[in-house]
Amino acid sequence: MRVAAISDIHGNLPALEAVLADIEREGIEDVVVAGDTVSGPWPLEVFERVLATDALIVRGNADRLVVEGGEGNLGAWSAERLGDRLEVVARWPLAIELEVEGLGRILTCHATPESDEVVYTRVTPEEELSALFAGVDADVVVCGHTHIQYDRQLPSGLRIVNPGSVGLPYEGQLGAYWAVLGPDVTFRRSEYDVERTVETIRAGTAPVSEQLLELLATPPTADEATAHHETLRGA
Ligand SMILES: [Mn+2]
Repeated sequence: MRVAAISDIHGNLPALEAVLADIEREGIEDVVVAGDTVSGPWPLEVFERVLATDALIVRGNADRLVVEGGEGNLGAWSAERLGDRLEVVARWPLAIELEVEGLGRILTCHATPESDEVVYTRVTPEEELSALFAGVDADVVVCGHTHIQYDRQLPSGLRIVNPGSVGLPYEGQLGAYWAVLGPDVTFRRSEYDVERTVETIRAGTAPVSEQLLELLATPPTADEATAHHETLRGA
């Protein structure tokens, strides 16, 4: 069994559709989503598409902020678009377990099983990461939140895999990033028309900031974004 791991869609429907088309092309039937699904320009459409895959879904901080009505204009607008589906978003758990042949027991969460917002990266010191995941009983943690693909292993043997971001990757190169779980971890990048997507968002009614559109159209490199995340962490 292979499982597609996707995360941080951030309401970007064209990016999600490109990924789902590739997942189907590869004959992968199971999907796990590591959070931050519905806040963005197509919250309702992305919600419906993701639910149609029967994915296992965890809730990210941006999803939580939409539920709480606290992520500024875009969060409030997304909440309004979602209507009573917000009750479903509110029930998404912080962590989900599954088993994948070749990898073992996988715990999926947005950041950690206790927090949907703690920041760590591929260069965060091992001892700090080990402390964050001390209570985790699994072989692999699949996380999201920082929008950068990586795969690292702690001294305990616990493997931390971030499949990257579907809707707002910080990878220098444009595209929609994800990963295949089983029998090993393999990273993927699906191409879609980012420029056209930005134009469509600009022409629409979603209150997406110019700053966010800039990030989508001209993303920082993974090294730049990682360095920035480490400063957020207080490193
Ligand atoms: Mn997040």
